[in-house]
Amino acid sequence: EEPPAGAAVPQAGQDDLVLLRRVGVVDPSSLDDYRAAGGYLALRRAFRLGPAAVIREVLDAGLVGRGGAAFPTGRKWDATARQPDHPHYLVCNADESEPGTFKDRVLMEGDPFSLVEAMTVAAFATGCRRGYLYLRGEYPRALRLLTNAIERARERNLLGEDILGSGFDFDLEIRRGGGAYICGEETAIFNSIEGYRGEPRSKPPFPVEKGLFGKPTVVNNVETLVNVLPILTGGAAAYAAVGTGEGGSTGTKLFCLSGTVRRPGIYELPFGATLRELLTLAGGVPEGRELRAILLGGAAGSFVRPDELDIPLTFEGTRAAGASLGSGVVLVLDDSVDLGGVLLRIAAFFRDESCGQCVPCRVGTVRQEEALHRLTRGSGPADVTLLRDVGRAMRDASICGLGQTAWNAVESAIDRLGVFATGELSPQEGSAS
Ligand code: L3W
Ligand code: SF4
Repeated sequence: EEPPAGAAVPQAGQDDLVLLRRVGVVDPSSLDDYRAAGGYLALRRAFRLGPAAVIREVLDAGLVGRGGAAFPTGRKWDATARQPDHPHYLVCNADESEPGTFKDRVLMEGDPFSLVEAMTVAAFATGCRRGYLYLRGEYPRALRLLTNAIERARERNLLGEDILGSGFDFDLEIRRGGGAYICGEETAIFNSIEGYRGEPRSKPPFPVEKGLFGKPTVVNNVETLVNVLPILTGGAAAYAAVGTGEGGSTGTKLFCLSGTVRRPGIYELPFGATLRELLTLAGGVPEGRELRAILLGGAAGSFVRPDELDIPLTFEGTRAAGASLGSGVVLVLDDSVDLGGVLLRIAAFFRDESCGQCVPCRVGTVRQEEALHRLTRGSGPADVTLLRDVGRAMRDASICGLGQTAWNAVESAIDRLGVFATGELSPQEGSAS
């Protein structure tokens, strides 16, 4: 028996939740339940406002992308809406594959109609008549519930032609990924949908100009899209009043707590809460253990130390601390965890998932893993120097985010946690070499 989605949300049922408010509360297969809990009010408001005013609301709300890159959503929508070339396409990036990330899964399994409604709003604002929901292949429960949600919405004229008498036509289909991490990269998704190998394209041109089938395309992450609903129902000002507003940190954020933490799961907090507050909510590390490190932002993110728990969870705050919020991964590691093993696992992951299209990443991820193997067996400073050289080449010369970030976690483990530091080699000396 599959556990209900609410089981992954320790805060389920709490009054102040925004994105998770229906998860674990409504029946995710029932359109009636969804409507009774405020569903489809946002789309009705969008139809009353018109496309340009919807984009204005999203811009004023300060919403930025929740997939890891924090690009302003309203700017992306506005740029697409203005493109003279037609048709325009909408793609929802639901290929959630960043290690430690499972927020989109919880949203899709616990509140699938919200994604269908949010995609309809996005399509209306940006002039798309067709949408693709690119779903991670390993999410069978989400597939079943989203397929049902799309069918129920079609039956009630919430998808299809002349939606609710608005004159707006829109339909969407689900495409399943085949298990490749790289197919979460937006242009690799286009190739995958078009029937080619899932390899990233060079940018620019950005998707807003030339995306799926070479046409203007909006690509948004699941969590990003779902944020559009409270923006429309409550208004941009009320939305932007939550969070810190710095660098796009308005509203709330979903955090994925995993590792050696007492109450793992998805937590929703306003931007600006600290890592300490989040960890406390999740019950901290198990009795008798000490916190060793937190991997923030996933395999492409960075490690932070126990004395850095006052970092505010905002895009600005984490950046100022030399870290990144990424997609909201908070992987907790206590003192029983073998850090060398964690680093090897991350390196193996990138080596495995590199699409092989460009040399710095294809070769660099292999060299990185080899050097880490030697270091965990006790080799010396020369391998740390080699890691830095390889890491710099990957960051500077890779085509896409995978190669550009494949060294982040290892670098932070060396520089912030001091792994591999010996008597002769302090991390600072290594960075100067
Ligand atoms: C129009 C411009 N659009 C940028 C768009 C661009 C994209 C978005 C962000 O990587 C990151 C990566 C991973 N006009 C534009 C423009 N855009 N300039 O804005 O673009 P970009 O290139 O900064 O990032 P990206 O290639 O989309 C995403 C990080 O996310 N990451 C990813 C984790 C994986 C998941 C998951 O499994 N759910 O999120 C984790 O940290 O490292 O830095 O749409 O087209 N001038
Ligand atoms: Fe492929 Fe890596 Fe190059 Fe990205 S950086 S295109 S994953 S080889």
